[in-house]
Amino acid sequence: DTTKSVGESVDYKITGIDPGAGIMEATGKAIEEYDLSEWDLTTGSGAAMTASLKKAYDKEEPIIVTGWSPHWKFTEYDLKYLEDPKGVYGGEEEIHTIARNGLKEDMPEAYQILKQFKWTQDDMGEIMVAIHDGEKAEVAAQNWLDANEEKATAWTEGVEKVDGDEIKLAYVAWDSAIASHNVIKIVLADMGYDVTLTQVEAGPMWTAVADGSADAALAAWLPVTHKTYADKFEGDFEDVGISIEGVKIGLVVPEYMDITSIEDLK
Ligand code: PBE
Repeated sequence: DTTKSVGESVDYKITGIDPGAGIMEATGKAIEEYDLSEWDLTTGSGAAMTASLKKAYDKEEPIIVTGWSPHWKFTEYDLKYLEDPKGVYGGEEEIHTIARNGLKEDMPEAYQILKQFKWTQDDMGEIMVAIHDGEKAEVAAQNWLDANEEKATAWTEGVEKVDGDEIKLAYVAWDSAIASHNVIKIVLADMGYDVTLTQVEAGPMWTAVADGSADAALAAWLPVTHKTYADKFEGDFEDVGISIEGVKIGLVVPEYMDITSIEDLK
């Protein structure tokens, strides 16, 4: 219905994900900065967001979601980011690995692997697509490692094997984090670690690393997405390094929608 405004066509609703995600905070800011006070940001989960997206997309209905890349949704559907002239969502983001203070001294081998853990958006994307196509996360991760042995070799280069030392990783059920944590779990296990992955929300992920109840997490998005968490826990965690560069967050819509910018929501 072309007589409706974009807002009316989606009931002034932006489909969000879990409340602790950085993209939710950023979207709250976008609503303020672009003067979208009549708009609501709904909370849910990554899975609920992609379910809503599929439902709308299949019927060619309008929908606006909080989105990020890498993500399989861009492989599955024709989507676009809305331009963000005010830069609320930042520009190129990076995925950082964070560790508890003292990990370097206590588990130098694991620390070294985490430090050497670097891959590309395409690498991560391959695992995400495989999982989305129905593969179990651990199987998709193992298949990817089998096909990309040189990556794991680089991540473990110069590292001695250990004998069953326990290591705990905290992650959030974002498709991107499911992919990375399942890969590193196998790599660490192959190096002799007894690895526990614990699924938590974003706030608890940062808290767990800061209070030492988790040894590390691979899903810290910076400089913008998790800035609030990074500032809050400054000094209580170590930024081990960047695993993927050039990632992105923002508002995402199907290509068939006739808008290009967040300003068009006004
Ligand atoms: N994400 C995926 C997260 C970081 C990774 C963009 C949904 C967030 O917004 O916090």
